[in-house]
Amino acid sequence: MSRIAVLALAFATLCACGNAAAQWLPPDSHVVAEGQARLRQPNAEYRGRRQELRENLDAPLVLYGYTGHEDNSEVAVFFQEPNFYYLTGFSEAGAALLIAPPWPLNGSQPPSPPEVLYLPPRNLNQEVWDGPEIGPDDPGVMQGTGFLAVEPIANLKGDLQKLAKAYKSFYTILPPEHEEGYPHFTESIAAIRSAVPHAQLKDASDKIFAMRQVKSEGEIALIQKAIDASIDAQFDAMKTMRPGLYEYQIAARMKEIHEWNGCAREAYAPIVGTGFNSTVLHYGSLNSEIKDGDIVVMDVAGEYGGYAADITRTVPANGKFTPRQREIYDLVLGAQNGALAAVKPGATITGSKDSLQQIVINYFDSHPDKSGKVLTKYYPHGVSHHLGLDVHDPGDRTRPLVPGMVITVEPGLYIPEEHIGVRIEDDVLVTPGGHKLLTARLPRSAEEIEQIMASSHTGSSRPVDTPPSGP
Ligand SMILES: [Mn+2]
Repeated sequence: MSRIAVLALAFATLCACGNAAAQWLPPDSHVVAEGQARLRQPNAEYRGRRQELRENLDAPLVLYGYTGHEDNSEVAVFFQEPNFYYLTGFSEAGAALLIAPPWPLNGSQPPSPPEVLYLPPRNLNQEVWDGPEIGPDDPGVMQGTGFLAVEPIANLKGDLQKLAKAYKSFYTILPPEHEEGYPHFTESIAAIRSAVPHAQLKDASDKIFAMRQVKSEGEIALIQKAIDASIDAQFDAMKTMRPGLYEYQIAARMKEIHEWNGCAREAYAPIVGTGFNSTVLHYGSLNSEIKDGDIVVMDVAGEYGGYAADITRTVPANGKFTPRQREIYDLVLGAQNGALAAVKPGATITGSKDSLQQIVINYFDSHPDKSGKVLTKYYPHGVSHHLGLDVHDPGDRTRPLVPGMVITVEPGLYIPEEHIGVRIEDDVLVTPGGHKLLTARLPRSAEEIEQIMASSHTGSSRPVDTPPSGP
């Protein structure tokens, strides 16, 4: 049953029985309360981001948060649009943000406050289901949200029309021609056009994405929390791994460790691929049995306070790499070491002859396997991406690195005909003097991985744990 149908049924029931019945209705298990899955920074941090963006605007910016109708699946929990969250720290549905540029046109008075948060009115009937929410008329709403002006969402249209008298254009985030998934930004444009049909719409995504690429100390602390939980899970997976388990069983333990350590959700769909599946880059079914002699790619990480980790380790199912698996593993490790050593301010991820991507390609080109075969063609993806509110944080990957950026370094080789895929993925903070390996606690070398696995079991002969006996 959809959430809307559940609510409609509930209200019908309430109307039939009178309000006194409300407390007797069991909360419907399919309706998930809106969660606070992200941990807010101090209000001043969001205000600082808005001020920085505002300094770069020559026209007003309007941005819509998610409405809560983007995902009607039964497991959906409301999760704010990341750019809107980045600028507001506001986690509830149906809000909008207006930022006016810093100077009035023609010396006139600015037609609006510098920034306004627009909120939908409170709906006390819905709050029975979803819990208390913040409304535009709540006492203390400005202190709570950190905005100097909070208005009912119904006022946004009129405010845009007033601004349109002073400005010919408006900024928002323009979607690509074919927007993937729920067309949030396409719908945002339609809403803006319905208010100010003659305004020119300009794309603010480059400005916002560039800011998002450089993390604050608070953001880095949350990323480190996500990484620490994910490292614990990777250690557990190495110790649990054995032939006879299924891929989803490894993922299940890792997810539990993430959540037990405070991660509200996974940073992305877990990838645990054994044998041939190790060569499928975004393998997601996780329904294969792990066989003796397989190699297993585990690209699994949690999200803490809204910030993603992204970690991959590749392990032998029985605790000992075959000579060929080890050969491929060491090539990938060598490439990763080369790329890691180059992470410093000024370096680029891609797009130049000494980029991290080119370092990896050059390494594979110049390090053939023992038979003399160059394996570069088995490296089909990029070496790095930015990491933050999104696991693939948006923005220009040719931009030179600056301190405060957090990127992955994740070369791999995937040889389907040999059922050998290897990826090693770590998360790195760019510092003024170079970089800090945020995933340093998790060993990367084949020897260390085999030692960790040997410390807990003896390969394929290890019996399945006996379940505790019940009462
Ligand atoms: Mn990654």
